[in-house]
Amino acid sequence: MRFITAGESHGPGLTAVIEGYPALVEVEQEQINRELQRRQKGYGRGGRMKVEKDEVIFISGIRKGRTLGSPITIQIKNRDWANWAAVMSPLADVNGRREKDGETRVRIEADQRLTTVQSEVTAPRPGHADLSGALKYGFSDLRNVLERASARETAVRVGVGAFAKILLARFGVFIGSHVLQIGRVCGGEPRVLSAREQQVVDETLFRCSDPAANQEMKKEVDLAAKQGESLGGIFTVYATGVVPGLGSHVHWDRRLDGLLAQAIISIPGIKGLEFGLGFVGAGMPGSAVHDPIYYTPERGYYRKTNHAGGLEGGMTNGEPLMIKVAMKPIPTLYNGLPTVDLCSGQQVTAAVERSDLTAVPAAAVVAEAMVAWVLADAYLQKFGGDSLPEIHAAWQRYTEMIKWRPENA
Ligand code: EPS
Repeated sequence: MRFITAGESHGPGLTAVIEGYPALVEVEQEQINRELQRRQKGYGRGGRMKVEKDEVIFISGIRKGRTLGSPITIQIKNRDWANWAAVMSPLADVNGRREKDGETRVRIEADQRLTTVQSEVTAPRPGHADLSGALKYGFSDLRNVLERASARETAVRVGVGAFAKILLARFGVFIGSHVLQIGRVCGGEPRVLSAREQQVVDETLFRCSDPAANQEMKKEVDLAAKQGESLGGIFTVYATGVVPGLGSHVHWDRRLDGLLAQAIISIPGIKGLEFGLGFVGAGMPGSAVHDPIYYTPERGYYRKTNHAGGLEGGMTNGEPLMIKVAMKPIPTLYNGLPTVDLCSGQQVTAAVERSDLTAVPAAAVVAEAMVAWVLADAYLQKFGGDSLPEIHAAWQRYTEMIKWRPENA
Protein backbone atom coordinates (compact mmCIF):
# COMPACT_ATOMS: atom_id res chain seq x y z
CA MET A 1 0.00 0.00 0.00
CA ARG A 2 1.03 3.57 -0.39
CA PHE A 3 -0.54 6.97 0.19
CA ILE A 4 0.12 10.54 -0.72
CA THR A 5 -1.29 13.67 0.88
CA ALA A 6 -1.82 17.12 -0.59
CA GLY A 7 -2.97 20.45 0.78
CA GLU A 8 -1.80 23.64 2.45
CA SER A 9 -2.66 24.61 6.02
CA HIS A 10 -4.85 27.56 4.99
CA GLY A 11 -5.81 26.31 1.53
CA PRO A 12 -9.26 24.90 0.72
CA GLY A 13 -8.53 21.52 2.31
CA LEU A 14 -6.45 18.36 2.59
CA THR A 15 -6.61 15.34 0.31
CA ALA A 16 -5.14 11.83 0.55
CA VAL A 17 -5.07 9.07 -2.03
CA ILE A 18 -4.60 5.54 -0.69
CA GLU A 19 -3.55 2.89 -3.18
CA GLY A 20 -3.50 -0.87 -2.61
CA TYR A 21 -6.12 -1.01 0.16
CA PRO A 22 -7.99 -4.33 -0.12
CA ALA A 23 -11.56 -4.72 -1.33
CA LEU A 24 -14.58 -5.70 0.78
CA VAL A 25 -13.60 -3.86 3.97
CA GLU A 26 -16.57 -2.21 5.65
CA VAL A 27 -15.82 1.45 6.30
CA GLU A 28 -18.02 4.11 7.89
CA GLN A 29 -17.40 7.84 7.89
CA GLU A 30 -18.10 7.89 11.61
CA GLN A 31 -15.10 5.60 12.31
CA ILE A 32 -12.78 7.99 10.48
CA ASN A 33 -14.33 11.09 12.09
CA ARG A 34 -13.82 9.65 15.59
CA GLU A 35 -10.07 9.50 14.95
CA LEU A 36 -10.03 13.01 13.44
CA GLN A 37 -11.75 14.34 16.55
CA ARG A 38 -9.29 12.61 18.87
CA ARG A 39 -6.46 14.48 17.12
CA GLN A 40 -8.16 17.84 17.55
CA LYS A 41 -8.23 17.64 21.35
CA GLY A 42 -5.64 18.45 23.98
CA TYR A 43 -5.02 21.49 26.15
CA GLY A 44 -2.56 24.02 24.73
CA ARG A 45 -3.80 24.12 21.14
CA GLY A 46 -4.05 27.54 19.46
CA GLY A 47 -7.19 29.29 18.18
CA ARG A 48 -7.21 27.20 15.00
CA MET A 49 -8.78 24.17 16.63
CA LYS A 50 -11.81 26.30 17.56
CA VAL A 51 -12.23 27.11 13.86
CA GLU A 52 -11.86 23.58 12.49
CA LYS A 53 -14.22 20.65 12.87
CA ASP A 54 -12.49 17.95 10.86
CA GLU A 55 -14.78 15.61 8.96
CA VAL A 56 -13.91 13.16 6.21
CA ILE A 57 -15.43 13.29 2.74
CA PHE A 58 -15.22 10.08 0.67
CA ILE A 59 -14.41 10.85 -2.96
CA SER A 60 -13.46 7.47 -4.45
CA GLY A 61 -12.78 3.79 -3.80
CA ILE A 62 -15.81 3.09 -1.57
CA ARG A 63 -19.28 1.99 -2.63
CA LYS A 64 -22.22 1.25 -0.34
CA GLY A 65 -20.00 1.26 2.74
CA ARG A 66 -17.39 -1.17 1.39
CA THR A 67 -14.03 -0.64 -0.25
CA LEU A 68 -13.65 -1.55 -3.94
CA GLY A 69 -9.91 -2.19 -4.14
CA SER A 70 -9.55 0.92 -6.32
CA PRO A 71 -7.70 4.04 -5.09
CA ILE A 72 -9.44 5.60 -2.10
CA THR A 73 -9.54 9.38 -2.05
CA ILE A 74 -10.50 11.26 1.10
CA GLN A 75 -10.77 14.97 1.80
CA ILE A 76 -10.97 17.19 4.87
CA LYS A 77 -12.05 20.77 4.41
CA ASN A 78 -10.18 23.66 6.03
CA ARG A 79 -12.89 25.86 7.50
CA ASP A 80 -10.24 28.55 7.99
CA TRP A 81 -9.89 28.79 4.20
CA ALA A 82 -12.78 31.28 4.19
CA ASN A 83 -10.53 33.68 6.13
CA TRP A 84 -7.48 33.10 3.94
CA ALA A 85 -9.01 32.86 0.47
CA ALA A 86 -7.27 36.01 -0.78
CA VAL A 87 -3.88 35.24 0.79
CA MET A 88 -3.89 31.63 -0.42
CA SER A 89 -5.66 32.04 -3.74
CA PRO A 90 -4.16 29.97 -6.57
CA LEU A 91 -5.13 32.77 -8.96
CA ALA A 92 -2.76 35.60 -9.83
CA ASP A 93 -5.71 38.02 -9.82
CA VAL A 94 -8.17 38.03 -6.92
CA ASN A 95 -11.39 40.04 -7.23
CA GLY A 96 -10.16 41.42 -10.51
CA ARG A 97 -6.90 42.86 -9.14
CA ARG A 98 -3.41 41.56 -8.59
CA GLU A 99 -2.37 41.02 -4.97
CA LYS A 100 0.62 43.01 -3.85
CA ASP A 101 3.33 40.93 -2.18
CA GLY A 102 3.36 41.42 1.56
CA GLU A 103 -0.07 42.96 1.71
CA THR A 104 -1.70 42.63 5.10
CA ARG A 105 -5.21 41.18 5.09
CA VAL A 106 -7.90 41.47 7.69
CA ARG A 107 -9.89 38.46 8.78
CA ILE A 108 -12.32 37.48 11.47
CA GLU A 109 -11.37 34.82 14.01
CA ALA A 110 -13.83 32.22 15.34
CA ASP A 111 -14.41 34.47 18.35
CA GLN A 112 -15.23 37.38 16.00
CA ARG A 113 -12.12 39.38 16.94
CA LEU A 114 -10.59 41.32 14.10
CA THR A 115 -7.01 40.38 13.40
CA THR A 116 -4.43 40.93 10.69
CA VAL A 117 -2.59 38.39 8.61
CA GLN A 118 0.82 38.88 7.10
CA SER A 119 0.38 37.46 3.65
CA GLU A 120 4.14 37.52 3.10
CA VAL A 121 6.50 36.22 5.80
CA THR A 122 10.23 36.96 5.56
CA ALA A 123 11.62 36.35 9.07
CA PRO A 124 12.23 32.57 9.38
CA ARG A 125 11.39 30.90 12.71
CA PRO A 126 14.30 28.91 14.16
CA GLY A 127 13.22 25.28 14.44
CA HIS A 128 10.66 25.50 11.63
CA ALA A 129 11.06 24.47 7.98
CA ASP A 130 11.03 28.16 6.99
CA LEU A 131 14.69 28.89 6.20
CA SER A 132 15.75 25.53 4.73
CA GLY A 133 12.59 25.39 2.61
CA ALA A 134 13.11 28.93 1.30
CA LEU A 135 16.73 28.23 0.38
CA LYS A 136 15.86 24.91 -1.20
CA TYR A 137 13.07 26.28 -3.42
CA GLY A 138 14.34 29.82 -3.95
CA PHE A 139 11.38 31.52 -2.21
CA SER A 140 11.56 34.91 -0.53
CA ASP A 141 8.06 34.52 0.95
CA LEU A 142 8.24 31.89 3.71
CA ARG A 143 4.48 31.34 3.46
CA ASN A 144 5.25 29.21 0.39
CA VAL A 145 7.07 26.83 2.76
CA LEU A 146 5.21 27.05 6.04
CA GLU A 147 1.78 26.39 4.56
CA ARG A 148 2.83 22.88 3.56
CA ALA A 149 5.28 22.28 6.43
CA SER A 150 2.45 22.98 8.90
CA ALA A 151 1.29 20.06 11.03
CA ARG A 152 -2.20 20.68 9.63
CA GLU A 153 -1.22 17.99 7.12
CA THR A 154 -1.33 15.41 9.89
CA ALA A 155 -5.14 15.69 9.99
CA VAL A 156 -5.44 13.78 6.74
CA ARG A 157 -2.73 11.31 7.83
CA VAL A 158 -4.99 10.45 10.75
CA GLY A 159 -7.77 9.87 8.22
CA VAL A 160 -5.50 7.48 6.31
CA GLY A 161 -4.46 5.79 9.57
CA ALA A 162 -8.12 5.25 10.43
CA PHE A 163 -8.45 3.08 7.30
CA ALA A 164 -5.42 1.10 8.47
CA LYS A 165 -6.93 0.71 11.95
CA ILE A 166 -10.23 -0.54 10.50
CA LEU A 167 -8.34 -3.20 8.55
CA LEU A 168 -6.15 -4.19 11.52
CA ALA A 169 -9.17 -4.54 13.83
CA ARG A 170 -10.28 -7.43 11.60
CA PHE A 171 -7.10 -9.23 12.71
CA GLY A 172 -7.55 -8.38 16.41
CA VAL A 173 -4.97 -5.54 16.39
CA PHE A 174 -5.65 -2.43 18.48
CA ILE A 175 -3.52 0.69 18.67
CA GLY A 176 -3.54 3.38 21.34
CA SER A 177 -1.37 6.07 22.91
CA HIS A 178 -1.00 8.25 25.96
CA VAL A 179 1.14 11.17 27.04
CA LEU A 180 3.97 10.67 29.57
CA GLN A 181 5.48 14.15 29.77
CA ILE A 182 4.68 17.78 28.91
CA GLY A 183 7.57 20.19 29.44
CA ARG A 184 9.01 19.26 32.83
CA VAL A 185 5.92 17.43 34.14
CA CYS A 186 5.83 13.62 33.96
CA GLY A 187 2.92 11.22 34.57
CA GLY A 188 1.95 7.62 33.84
CA GLU A 189 4.01 4.64 32.69
CA PRO A 190 4.59 3.43 29.13
CA ARG A 191 2.09 0.56 29.18
CA VAL A 192 -0.84 -0.90 27.24
CA LEU A 193 -4.20 0.54 28.31
CA SER A 194 -7.47 -1.39 28.28
CA ALA A 195 -10.05 -0.12 25.77
CA ARG A 196 -11.95 1.50 28.62
CA GLU A 197 -8.79 3.15 30.04
CA GLN A 198 -7.93 4.47 26.59
CA GLN A 199 -11.39 6.03 26.26
CA VAL A 200 -11.02 7.73 29.64
CA VAL A 201 -7.51 8.98 28.80
CA ASP A 202 -8.75 10.41 25.49
CA GLU A 203 -11.10 12.71 27.39
CA THR A 204 -8.43 14.15 29.72
CA LEU A 205 -6.68 17.49 29.13
CA PHE A 206 -3.40 15.98 27.91
CA ARG A 207 -4.37 12.35 27.18
CA CYS A 208 -2.27 11.37 30.21
CA SER A 209 -3.27 8.35 32.35
CA ASP A 210 -2.36 10.12 35.63
CA PRO A 211 -5.15 12.56 36.64
CA ALA A 212 -2.87 14.58 38.98
CA ALA A 213 -0.24 14.94 36.24
CA ASN A 214 -2.90 16.31 33.85
CA GLN A 215 -3.48 19.16 36.32
CA GLU A 216 0.27 19.81 36.72
CA MET A 217 0.69 19.77 32.94
CA LYS A 218 -2.03 22.42 32.66
CA LYS A 219 -0.09 24.65 35.06
CA GLU A 220 3.06 24.08 33.01
CA VAL A 221 1.30 25.11 29.78
CA ASP A 222 -0.33 28.15 31.41
CA LEU A 223 3.10 29.25 32.65
CA ALA A 224 4.59 28.74 29.19
CA ALA A 225 1.79 30.89 27.73
CA LYS A 226 2.61 33.71 30.15
CA GLN A 227 6.30 33.50 29.29
CA GLY A 228 5.75 33.40 25.51
CA GLU A 229 7.20 29.88 25.48
CA SER A 230 6.17 26.64 23.79
CA LEU A 231 6.52 23.07 25.12
CA GLY A 232 7.37 19.60 23.90
CA GLY A 233 6.96 16.27 25.61
CA ILE A 234 6.95 12.47 25.45
CA PHE A 235 4.21 9.97 24.65
CA THR A 236 3.91 6.23 24.24
CA VAL A 237 2.15 4.45 21.41
CA TYR A 238 1.30 0.75 21.61
CA ALA A 239 -0.26 -1.98 19.48
CA THR A 240 -1.76 -5.19 20.86
CA GLY A 241 -2.71 -8.43 19.09
CA VAL A 242 0.10 -8.12 16.53
CA VAL A 243 1.01 -11.46 14.96
CA PRO A 244 4.69 -12.52 15.21
CA GLY A 245 6.82 -12.50 12.07
CA LEU A 246 5.87 -9.15 10.50
CA GLY A 247 8.86 -7.41 8.95
CA SER A 248 12.04 -9.33 8.17
CA HIS A 249 15.55 -10.00 9.43
CA VAL A 250 16.67 -10.66 5.86
CA HIS A 251 16.93 -7.17 4.37
CA TRP A 252 17.71 -3.80 5.95
CA ASP A 253 14.77 -2.09 4.29
CA ARG A 254 12.23 -4.68 5.45
CA ARG A 255 13.07 -4.52 9.14
CA LEU A 256 9.85 -3.41 10.80
CA ASP A 257 11.55 -1.35 13.52
CA GLY A 258 13.26 0.68 10.80
CA LEU A 259 9.99 1.19 8.94
CA LEU A 260 8.16 2.20 12.11
CA ALA A 261 10.92 4.63 13.06
CA GLN A 262 10.82 6.34 9.65
CA ALA A 263 7.04 6.65 9.76
CA ILE A 264 7.00 8.11 13.28
CA ILE A 265 9.97 10.45 12.83
CA SER A 266 8.23 11.85 9.73
CA ILE A 267 5.63 13.50 12.01
CA PRO A 268 6.50 17.22 12.40
CA GLY A 269 8.36 17.94 15.64
CA ILE A 270 9.28 14.32 16.46
CA LYS A 271 12.94 14.09 17.47
CA GLY A 272 13.46 10.64 18.92
CA LEU A 273 11.94 7.29 19.71
CA GLU A 274 12.67 4.16 21.71
CA PHE A 275 11.42 0.59 21.32
CA GLY A 276 10.71 -1.10 24.64
CA LEU A 277 13.42 -0.31 27.18
CA GLY A 278 15.24 1.78 24.60
CA PHE A 279 18.09 3.97 25.89
CA VAL A 280 17.77 2.68 29.47
CA GLY A 281 18.58 -0.86 28.27
CA ALA A 282 21.92 0.33 26.87
CA GLY A 283 23.27 0.63 30.41
CA MET A 284 21.93 -2.69 31.75
CA PRO A 285 23.40 -6.23 31.58
CA GLY A 286 21.98 -8.46 28.83
CA SER A 287 20.39 -10.87 31.33
CA ALA A 288 18.24 -8.03 32.66
CA VAL A 289 17.27 -6.77 29.21
CA HIS A 290 16.29 -9.77 27.06
CA ASP A 291 12.89 -11.37 27.57
CA PRO A 292 13.00 -15.13 28.48
CA ILE A 293 10.83 -17.36 26.24
CA TYR A 294 8.01 -19.65 27.57
CA TYR A 295 5.52 -21.98 25.93
CA THR A 296 2.15 -23.51 26.77
CA PRO A 297 -0.03 -25.45 24.28
CA GLU A 298 -2.92 -23.01 24.92
CA ARG A 299 -0.93 -19.85 24.42
CA GLY A 300 1.99 -20.86 22.22
CA TYR A 301 5.25 -18.98 22.73
CA TYR A 302 5.09 -16.00 25.06
CA ARG A 303 7.14 -13.74 27.36
CA LYS A 304 6.60 -12.62 30.94
CA THR A 305 8.41 -9.34 30.24
CA ASN A 306 8.39 -7.13 27.15
CA HIS A 307 11.61 -5.13 27.33
CA ALA A 308 12.07 -5.58 23.58
CA GLY A 309 8.83 -3.67 22.95
CA GLY A 310 7.46 -6.44 20.74
CA LEU A 311 10.29 -6.41 18.18
CA GLU A 312 13.31 -8.70 17.78
CA GLY A 313 15.53 -9.00 14.71
CA GLY A 314 13.46 -6.43 12.84
CA MET A 315 10.31 -8.55 13.27
CA THR A 316 7.33 -8.56 15.57
CA ASN A 317 7.59 -11.29 18.22
CA GLY A 318 3.93 -11.57 19.25
CA GLU A 319 4.17 -9.28 22.28
CA PRO A 320 2.60 -5.81 22.26
CA LEU A 321 4.47 -3.15 20.32
CA MET A 322 5.71 -0.50 22.77
CA ILE A 323 7.22 2.72 21.42
CA LYS A 324 8.16 5.88 23.32
CA VAL A 325 8.36 9.10 21.32
CA ALA A 326 9.89 12.53 22.05
CA MET A 327 8.52 15.75 20.53
CA LYS A 328 10.36 19.07 20.56
CA PRO A 329 8.62 22.32 21.57
CA ILE A 330 6.57 24.05 18.82
CA PRO A 331 8.92 26.37 16.86
CA THR A 332 6.58 29.39 16.81
CA LEU A 333 7.36 31.45 19.92
CA TYR A 334 5.32 34.47 20.93
CA ASN A 335 8.63 35.96 22.10
CA GLY A 336 10.36 35.31 18.80
CA LEU A 337 14.03 34.24 18.70
CA PRO A 338 16.70 36.17 16.79
CA THR A 339 16.71 35.52 13.07
CA VAL A 340 17.65 37.23 9.80
CA ASP A 341 15.07 38.85 7.51
CA LEU A 342 15.38 37.30 4.06
CA CYS A 343 14.60 40.56 2.23
CA SER A 344 16.50 43.17 4.25
CA GLY A 345 19.31 40.93 5.52
CA GLN A 346 18.86 42.60 8.92
CA GLN A 347 18.97 40.80 12.28
CA VAL A 348 15.30 40.77 13.43
CA THR A 349 12.91 38.84 15.65
CA ALA A 350 11.32 35.71 14.15
CA ALA A 351 7.84 35.97 12.66
CA VAL A 352 4.90 35.06 14.86
CA GLU A 353 2.16 32.98 13.30
CA ARG A 354 -0.84 31.99 15.39
CA SER A 355 0.22 28.63 16.79
CA ASP A 356 -0.18 25.93 19.43
CA LEU A 357 1.66 26.11 22.78
CA THR A 358 2.00 22.36 22.71
CA ALA A 359 0.59 19.62 20.50
CA VAL A 360 1.96 16.47 22.16
CA PRO A 361 -1.49 14.87 22.80
CA ALA A 362 -2.39 15.38 19.12
CA ALA A 363 1.00 14.10 17.90
CA ALA A 364 0.37 10.87 19.83
CA VAL A 365 -2.83 10.31 17.82
CA VAL A 366 -0.88 11.00 14.61
CA ALA A 367 1.73 8.44 15.71
CA GLU A 368 -1.06 5.87 16.20
CA ALA A 369 -2.06 6.53 12.58
CA MET A 370 1.50 6.06 11.30
CA VAL A 371 2.01 2.86 13.33
CA ALA A 372 -1.34 1.58 12.03
CA TRP A 373 -0.28 2.32 8.48
CA VAL A 374 3.04 0.47 8.76
CA LEU A 375 1.41 -2.53 10.46
CA ALA A 376 -1.46 -2.72 7.96
CA ASP A 377 1.06 -2.67 5.13
CA ALA A 378 3.09 -5.41 6.87
CA TYR A 379 -0.07 -7.55 7.21
CA LEU A 380 -0.75 -7.13 3.49
CA GLN A 381 2.81 -8.05 2.60
CA LYS A 382 2.68 -11.21 4.72
CA PHE A 383 -0.92 -12.30 4.01
CA GLY A 384 -1.43 -10.41 0.73
CA GLY A 385 -4.51 -10.66 -1.43
CA ASP A 386 -6.99 -8.42 -3.19
CA SER A 387 -9.90 -8.76 -0.78
CA LEU A 388 -10.32 -8.98 2.98
CA PRO A 389 -11.63 -12.62 2.98
CA GLU A 390 -8.58 -13.76 1.00
CA ILE A 391 -6.16 -11.99 3.35
CA HIS A 392 -8.04 -13.18 6.42
CA ALA A 393 -7.85 -16.82 5.30
CA ALA A 394 -4.05 -16.57 4.91
CA TRP A 395 -3.75 -14.96 8.36
CA GLN A 396 -5.86 -17.72 9.95
CA ARG A 397 -3.80 -20.46 8.32
CA TYR A 398 -0.58 -18.86 9.60
CA THR A 399 -1.78 -18.36 13.18
CA GLU A 400 -2.90 -22.01 13.31
CA MET A 401 0.41 -23.15 11.84
CA ILE A 402 2.50 -21.32 14.45
CA LYS A 403 -0.10 -21.91 17.22
CA TRP A 404 -0.20 -18.24 18.11
CA ARG A 405 -2.99 -16.64 20.07
CA PRO A 406 -2.98 -13.00 21.12
CA GLU A 407 -3.02 -12.75 24.91
CA ASN A 408 -6.59 -11.45 25.08
CA ALA A 409 -8.11 -13.70 22.38
C1 EPS B 1 0.66 24.87 12.83
C2 EPS B 1 0.11 26.10 13.22
C3 EPS B 1 -1.27 26.22 13.72
C4 EPS B 1 -1.72 24.89 14.24
C5 EPS B 1 -1.55 23.90 13.11
C6 EPS B 1 -0.10 23.63 12.95
O1 EPS B 1 -2.18 26.56 12.70
P1 EPS B 1 -2.55 28.06 12.40
O2 EPS B 1 -1.32 28.65 11.79
O3 EPS B 1 -3.70 28.04 11.43
O4 EPS B 1 -2.94 28.69 13.70
O5 EPS B 1 -3.02 24.93 14.74
O6 EPS B 1 -2.19 22.73 13.37
C7 EPS B 1 -3.36 22.53 12.72
C8 EPS B 1 -3.97 23.40 11.95
C9 EPS B 1 -3.90 21.20 12.94
O7 EPS B 1 -4.96 20.87 12.36
O8 EPS B 1 -3.28 20.47 13.73
C10 EPS B 1 2.00 24.80 12.27
O9 EPS B 1 2.58 25.83 11.94
O10 EPS B 1 2.55 23.67 12.15
